[in-house]
Amino acid sequence: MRIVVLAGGIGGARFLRGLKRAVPDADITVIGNTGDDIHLFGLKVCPDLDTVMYTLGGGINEEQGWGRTDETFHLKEELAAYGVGPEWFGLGDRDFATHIVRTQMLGAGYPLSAVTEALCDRWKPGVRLIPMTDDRVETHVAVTLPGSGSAAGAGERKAIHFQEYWVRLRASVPAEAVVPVGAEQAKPAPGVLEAIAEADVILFPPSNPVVSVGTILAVPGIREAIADAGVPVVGLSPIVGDAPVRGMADKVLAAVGVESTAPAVAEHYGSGLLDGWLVDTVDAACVERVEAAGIRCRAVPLMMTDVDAAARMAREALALAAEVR
Ligand code: GDP
Ligand code: FO1
Ligand code: CA
Repeated sequence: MRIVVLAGGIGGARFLRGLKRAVPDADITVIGNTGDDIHLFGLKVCPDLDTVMYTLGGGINEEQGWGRTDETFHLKEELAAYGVGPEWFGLGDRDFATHIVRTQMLGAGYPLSAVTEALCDRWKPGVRLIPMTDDRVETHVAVTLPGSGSAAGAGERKAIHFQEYWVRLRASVPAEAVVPVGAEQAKPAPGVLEAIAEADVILFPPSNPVVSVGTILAVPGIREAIADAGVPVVGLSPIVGDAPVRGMADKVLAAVGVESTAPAVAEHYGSGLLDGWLVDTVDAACVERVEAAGIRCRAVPLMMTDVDAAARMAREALALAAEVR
């Protein structure tokens, strides 16, 4: 079975670990979000690609959900001693090596998709991981900066990088708009449209619907290819009990005018894209509302407390796909 998964970071990676356990023989292609990518210290950092690669390859910091296990921060401390920041982004020593190799290869002329394949030669994630695009896309968030009237920048409306919104500001101010800068001009990376066209089933894991799956769908051609693939498309809700399990999905959903509920996210994707939607058992009352929108819906446990729980979710998603076929 050929499965295509559109993945962000933690939610996508943990689901994929379960999917691999549920269907060990499946041929899984992951289309990864690169809107979170950021250039720091002259290096290209791809948080969501790395989260998938490290999680599936056994190098992830499990508690944090991002970054490397057994990490140290000497380089960051040395840079800070020179007054070189940003200090708010936690790049560890082991993680730095990935960004150095990536940046070196990009500088030598390899596209990000080829670089990602080379990095995966080490980590062996057991899936084919392809960035959504080889072109530069950066998610920016429009905010009104907090602070008192006299503080520098206070009250000013500006667009900041998604990482600054999430990691530096901890999403503490409303997201007024979310813009995947460069997406309109971006082309799907080699292999993306082919994988979608050849898929038997397409899954949206419980990834962020705006800044992860939404950014991937913003690359021209990807949404259309999924809608036209003629195979079941099934998603799992990242919203449980009207709140994200973790992260800032509620803030970025508000920015696109969508309430932070499991059925609202299904309606946001719409029946033109989604055939099936899984909600958590605590949201069972919304199943009828989702089905009224033309999307087959089931309520099952959706908390990825361990790999077995994620595997059960993956089996439920594939069972729903078989039903809507
Ligand atoms: P990120 O890039 O690291 O933010 O990761 P993703 O975009 O892939 O996933 C983020 C989403 O995963 C958040 O909106 C969370 O609510 C969701 N999430 C995290 N853990 C769980 C879980 O155990 N169950 C469900 N249903 N959603 C989860
Ligand atoms: N997330 C944080 O909350 N704080 C950090 O300092 C941080 C550093 C970081 C470094 C490398 C990396 O691959 C991921 C990192 N993340 C960090 C996660 C990052 O914000 C991701 O973009 C998440 O996917 C959020 O969507
Ligand atoms: Ca992310």
